[in-house]
Amino acid sequence: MALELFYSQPSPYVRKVRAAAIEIGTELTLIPASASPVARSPDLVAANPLGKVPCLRLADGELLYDSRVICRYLGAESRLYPRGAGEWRTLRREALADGVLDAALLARYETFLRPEPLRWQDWLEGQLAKVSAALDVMEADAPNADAPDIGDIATACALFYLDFRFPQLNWRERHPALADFAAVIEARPSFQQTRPE
Ligand SMILES: N[C@@H](CCC(=O)N[C@@H](CS)C(=O)NCC(=O)O)C(=O)O
Repeated sequence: MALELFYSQPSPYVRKVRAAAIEIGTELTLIPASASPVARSPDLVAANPLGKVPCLRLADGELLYDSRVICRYLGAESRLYPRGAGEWRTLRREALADGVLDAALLARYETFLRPEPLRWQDWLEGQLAKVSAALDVMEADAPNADAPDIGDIATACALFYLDFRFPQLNWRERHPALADFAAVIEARPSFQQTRPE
């Protein structure tokens, strides 16, 4: 039985898992799922009580979440997870990029899901401040688009999510190294085949 991935097409965390799988030549069977904190899908909740995608069902029925666990499961023995000196740096960069996604997604929910009278501007600005500070660290982090590890893949997913949902942030303007990195990694099949629609 194949590896089955509960997924939603625009999810940047799902993109991270799919891009990682393509990078290492692992095939995933995609199972469409509807993920929303205010309209929980019973099918998805049965697989992941958090009601979030991505969630991976293994051949023996075991369920794995979240994207960090799934990527590690798929790629633990591959180039995605370097051993030795670079190991902790890679994992720290993955955590930073996932943190950008967490903040950006909360900002998205605040503006897109939350009814207008309940919105909280300071909180929204606090999330976007996290994104901004993290981008400055990513810029200095020398990402590698030619042989990407999981830190590079997560970084690219975070940057392309900002393009998709927050184009007004115009992150390329102040982050030329990230802009160069994004231009190169975007051409790889792993990113060409997982573009959000
Ligand atoms: N930490 C999780 C985050 C996953 C996540 O938040 N996914 C979003 C879609 S982009 C989701 O399922 N949201 C539904 C919800 O929050 O209930 C991961 O890395 O997989």
